[in-house]
Amino acid sequence: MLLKEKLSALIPQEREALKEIKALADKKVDEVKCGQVIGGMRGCKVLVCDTSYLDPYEGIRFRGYTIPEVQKLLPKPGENDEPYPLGLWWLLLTGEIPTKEEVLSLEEEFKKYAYLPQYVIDVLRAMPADSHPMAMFSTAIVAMERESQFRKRYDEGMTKAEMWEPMLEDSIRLLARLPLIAAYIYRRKYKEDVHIPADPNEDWGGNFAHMMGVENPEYKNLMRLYLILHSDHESGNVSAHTGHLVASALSDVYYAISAAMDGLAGPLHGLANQECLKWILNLMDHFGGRTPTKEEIEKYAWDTLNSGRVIPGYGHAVLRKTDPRYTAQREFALKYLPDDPIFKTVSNIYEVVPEVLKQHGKAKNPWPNVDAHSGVLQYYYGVREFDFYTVLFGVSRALGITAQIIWDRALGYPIERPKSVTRQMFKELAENAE
Ligand code: AMX
Repeated sequence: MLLKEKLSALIPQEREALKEIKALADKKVDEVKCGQVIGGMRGCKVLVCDTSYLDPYEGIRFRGYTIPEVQKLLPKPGENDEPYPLGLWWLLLTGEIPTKEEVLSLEEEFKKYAYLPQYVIDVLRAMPADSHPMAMFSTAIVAMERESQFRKRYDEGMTKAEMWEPMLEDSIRLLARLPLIAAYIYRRKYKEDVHIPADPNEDWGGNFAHMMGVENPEYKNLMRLYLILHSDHESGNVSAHTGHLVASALSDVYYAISAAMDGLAGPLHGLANQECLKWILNLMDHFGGRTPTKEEIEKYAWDTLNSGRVIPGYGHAVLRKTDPRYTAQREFALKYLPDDPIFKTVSNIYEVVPEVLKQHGKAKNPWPNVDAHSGVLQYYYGVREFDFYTVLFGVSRALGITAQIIWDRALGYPIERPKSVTRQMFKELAENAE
């Protein structure tokens, strides 16, 4: 496999590079304030992640490349298409923009495992129909743990240096199936349990759109874009951090990604995309289904805040500017659905809500994040079941987390185990500090 060859060549040199950092073990690299610990470790530099970096003002860079650069440079199925999401996975893993041939080799490798075993279908069907799609998604993933090559090799006594190899194999097998699982959940829950087989001629991203049942080339492109945009956001966000933490115990990819999905399912994280479109449609409903004026949006936003709720899709723990993932989706909308009334509402919200949040004075970042825009695009192409939206996010996020934890094993990072103290001890520490 081309990707495995590439990684085999890269890993020894990256292990050597890590030794230089290990030699600096006693150097102080950060100062942690009381408020940071109590405030959810915000801003503490305690993780190392090479796949992407999130600058508060510039937004995400995947291995140094901005979103527009990735859109321009990664190989594409057709001239006017969005890039192959698996090209992004290659980039996250290797740091290099792949050739089209390299991406197609990965597509072929994925196709070997792109089938849904009957036992996974049985597990999904055994769950009550009102189970949340994220609970179904996470359950299906962990159910496949029995197939883990990592666990098998661990039981056979593999060495630490070999661990990245089955991690890579498990990741490919899992990622290959995620669109099938997601589409199965979608069609079982919302499309009368009628399923659409994979199309062997489609790429991983386009196939997902096809199996969802949206046969529109624009939607296939949107899916590719979506899968790229949501993939990686360094390693401190809840889903990526959870994946890293679980994998640090040498739990395999199935456990790690299932747990990561459980974190993604929270309304302050990935579930915000479902909450966001709900908020927008409720806003429009409130005004008789029309596009509300900016004054009306302002009042509605204040009502939300005054009732003690957050405005979904706005704010971020790290970002301090408009999320470039929002901008990329806005550009897609301007190209394909400029006159859509919901998109117009999304645009008007963008003009109003940041000012409202600034006046409200609480949110450190009044600007929109990725979730403020993703729902309207799905809705436009007919995927209107909001509670499914986080599953779409999950398929994409699994690209980033698997890339991160393959490297965790390649570099032999240890089990994560920070220290906790009692609240009383912590208070005394803070009182006695400078
Ligand atoms: N609406 C109302 N209040 C907000 C707000 C928003 N959109 N964003 C932040 N605030 C509030 C916080 O709730 C907090 O209030 P508190 O002091 O009463 O607890 C205060 O502002 C300070 O918060 P912060 O430091 O600016 O944000 P954070 O790092 O603690 O949290 C986030 C970040 C994203 C959870 C928060 O901005 C939020 O709840 N946003 C809405 C939900 C959302 O869009 N989540 C998706 C994020 C992206 C993703 O992971 N998919």
